[in-house]
Amino acid sequence: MKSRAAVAWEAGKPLSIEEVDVQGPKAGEVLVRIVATGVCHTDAYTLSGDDPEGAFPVILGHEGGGIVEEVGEGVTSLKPGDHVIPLYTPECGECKFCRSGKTNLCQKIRVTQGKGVMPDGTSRFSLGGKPLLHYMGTSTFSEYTVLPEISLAKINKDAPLEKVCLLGCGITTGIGAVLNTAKVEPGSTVAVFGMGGIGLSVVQGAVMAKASRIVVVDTNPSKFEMAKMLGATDCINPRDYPGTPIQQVIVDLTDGGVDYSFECIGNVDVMRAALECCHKGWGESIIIGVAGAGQEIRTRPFQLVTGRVWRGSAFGGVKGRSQLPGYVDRYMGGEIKIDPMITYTMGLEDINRAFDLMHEGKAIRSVILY
Ligand code: NAD
Ligand code: AHE
Ligand code: ZN
Ligand code: ZN
Repeated sequence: MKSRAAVAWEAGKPLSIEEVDVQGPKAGEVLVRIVATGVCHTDAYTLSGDDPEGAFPVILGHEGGGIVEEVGEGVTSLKPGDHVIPLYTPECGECKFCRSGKTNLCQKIRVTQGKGVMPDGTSRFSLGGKPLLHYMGTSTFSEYTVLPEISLAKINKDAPLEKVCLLGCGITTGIGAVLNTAKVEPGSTVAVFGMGGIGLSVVQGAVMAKASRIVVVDTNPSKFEMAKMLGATDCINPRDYPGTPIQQVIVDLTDGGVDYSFECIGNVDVMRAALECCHKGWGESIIIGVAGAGQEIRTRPFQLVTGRVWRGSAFGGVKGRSQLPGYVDRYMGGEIKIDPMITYTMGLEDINRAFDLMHEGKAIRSVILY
């Protein structure tokens, strides 16, 4: 079939709207009509050429909501008409990682997913007979996309897909990092670096966890109004403290450092600051931001010897098939806020504007409506 899609032909170039060919689902696969998709910084990161796994031409997008159109042979858990959120972190339930009970990082199809192909090693997308790659197993910048059954969470049909699509990455990642990865306790102090869709969702998670103080850091002060609205107690622009490392500013502000910090930018220098603003003896820092190829983190080992802990979180530690439907229900029940995070909605033809607005710091999230 034909599908409208935004194709990334090469790194660093705008996406190009094309009518691509989409092959039907093979065994264990599902064809989904994407109704809406968010644009996450990770899409921009891969498009920039900084992603060591980035390969082109590719159909990006991983923050979608859609409706099952057709299922392949052997698919039993989904049927046409089901509402779904694509999962870049699948849940097979049977691999070593799924069975461990210690991680959400299912590895059943990770190798082929990272190469931009379906589990059988081929692509369902092509244009003029030439294959186009899948991205993160989701490719939500195509109106029709094919995914493995294990990469789809079935959700409540009453949930508006143009809102809950953001649970496909940003909002779940931020809230989950607080509740599942850090396991922030009531009364804790928290610092959050970067007030994009991820950092603001960490703020939301910290409020849910009943943190007593939520210090947020961003070099763009226009982000602070939304942060305060969501529950931030202190807003810091590092540019207001020339000559003083930002970790020192936070340590001074919080009587020796915070209990938990979260890096939501992808900047390895900020990752260091986020670790070093943690309290001696017990402070934990969670890396969420994705850093470019060749980048490495640094600190004095003494920081760890004296009790600080460095950790990381992918998709907020959430197991997509079994736990994401509960996040949708918590949105429907008013516990999780999504609507204020949607700064712009636009058609697929304007998707490059969504990237521009992100880079200009003017959008928390832009949602593309097909
Ligand atoms: P975004 O671009 O919307 O937000 C980033 C924010 O960081 C902006 O507000 C920007 O002003 C601020 N910032 C940039 N440099 C700064 C600095 N030096 N000091 C302070 N603030 C600074 O991005 P996003 O969509 O919220 O994504 C954030 C990061 O999280 C990205 O690296 C993305 O790839 C990553 N991410 C990771 C996961 C995961 O599962 N680990 C999931 C989603 C996104
Ligand atoms: N491809 C990059 C890594 C990118 C990365 O870390 N992705 C996160 C999700 S970001 C969503 O916006 C993730 O889930 N990582 C776990 C995984 O298995 O990819 C690289 O450095 O190669
Ligand atoms: Zn993302
Ligand atoms: Zn698995």
